[in-house]
Amino acid sequence: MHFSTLLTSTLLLAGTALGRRTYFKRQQQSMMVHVVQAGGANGELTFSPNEIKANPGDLVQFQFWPKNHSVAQSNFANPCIPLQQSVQNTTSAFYSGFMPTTEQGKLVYTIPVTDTKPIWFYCSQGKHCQGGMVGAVNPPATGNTLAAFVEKAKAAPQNVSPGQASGGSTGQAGGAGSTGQSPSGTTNNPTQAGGPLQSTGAASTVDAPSRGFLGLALAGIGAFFLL
Ligand SMILES: *[C@@H]1O[C@H](CO)[C@@H](O)[C@H](O)[C@H]1NC(C)=O
Ligand SMILES: *[C@@H]1O[C@H](CO)[C@@H](O)[C@H](O)[C@H]1NC(C)=O
Ligand SMILES: [Cu+2]
Repeated sequence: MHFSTLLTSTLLLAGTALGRRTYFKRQQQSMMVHVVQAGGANGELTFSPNEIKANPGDLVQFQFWPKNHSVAQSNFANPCIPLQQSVQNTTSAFYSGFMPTTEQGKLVYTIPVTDTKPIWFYCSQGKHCQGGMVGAVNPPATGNTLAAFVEKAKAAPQNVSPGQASGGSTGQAGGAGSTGQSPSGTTNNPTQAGGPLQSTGAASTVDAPSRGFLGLALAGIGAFFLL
């Protein structure tokens, strides 16, 4: 109830601010939505851009191209293994689930950036991780660089989806079109505080201007929860 009251206030505030360009300008400067294309028009096995420089409070939104990519969090040491399998007791690693789509822009998955530490990620489909479909938010410029991560990924013995047993090829990778899941024990609802925000379909029909607005709306929600 407290939550919904706050949410209502936020929406009212956002509504009021609609007519106040200065408010939005300020929001835009202090918080950014970094859009990353997952895949591409010609079946590229890439995240583009694959290196994102973001500040705490920013959001990174993955927009999925056909056919069936995913984005999962890993770490530098194990590029193609879910973070929660590499590091014991990890509860906050993100995973979009598989995003089967025939049309770009329909399926998006958004993660919050909460600090300045590197966030490593990969696509868990087939051998996409080995094929170069990896990326990072705020990778170091020296040492554990994105280039080194790409090289490590190339040599990875397997590409594992969260929830899939490593070492075997029979693991279930979640149903087709499975919705994003947050492994976090405290934020089961992906739209809640700090957890990954996901919207499917919402962006399907938006044109460029309203896509901008969607970004701002997301940023507003993110700002509210991250305060
Ligand atoms: C993981 O959690 C279990 C149960 O709380 C604990 O016994 C174990 O020491 C933890 N492991 C690490 C590496 O923190
Ligand atoms: C997407 O890929 C996953 C993993 O390979 C697979 O289990 C799922 O069936 C695929 N979905 C579609 C609609 O092709
Ligand atoms: Cu992929």
